[in-house]
Amino acid sequence: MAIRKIITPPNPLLRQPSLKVAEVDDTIRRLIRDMFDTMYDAPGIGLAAVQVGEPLSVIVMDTADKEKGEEPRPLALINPEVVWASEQKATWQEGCLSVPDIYDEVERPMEVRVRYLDENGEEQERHFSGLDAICVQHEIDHTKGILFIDYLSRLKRERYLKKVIKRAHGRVPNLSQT
Ligand code: GNR
Ligand code: NI
Repeated sequence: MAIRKIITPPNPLLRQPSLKVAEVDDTIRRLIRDMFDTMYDAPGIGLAAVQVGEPLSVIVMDTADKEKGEEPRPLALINPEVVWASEQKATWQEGCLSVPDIYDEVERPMEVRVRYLDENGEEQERHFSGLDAICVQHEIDHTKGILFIDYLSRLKRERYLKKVIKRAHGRVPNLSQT
């Protein structure tokens, strides 16, 4: 078990686009294991590598609801890309381990098709719907330096950032770089 620290604003890494993984090797598979450990410990339903300080295009997720007795369904995606998104939108109350204790509604495409590499470096495509679609889009956003609060008004975003930074650091810096 290796639980890693999850970064929060104003860490500039959260705004940095992640690098594509050139080769899926044991280092990447180790990172994925640490990400699952960190995600299940938090607990969360998804995690992007950048959130543990590694700006690489790697995400993990598991939307199974243990309280409902569902079996775990861990999924790791390397270099994920949305190749199709439905016209139809869905609104979900989102949260983020990097923006702790803040929840708000975000509208996104209801279903998406995603191309990615699996842990063996094999190219895969998968269709996502429901919470899986919301989660995979939220994680792919992290690989582009995007946070869910970016979809809210500037007023809300700045209020939320101030809250998060104040709780973690006891003071609020200039928000222009968060
Ligand atoms: O644990 C998480 N829950 C969640 C709820 C609604 C929409 C997205 C998410 S992802 C989040 C974990 C996280 O921050 N992943 O980047
Ligand atoms: Ni997040």
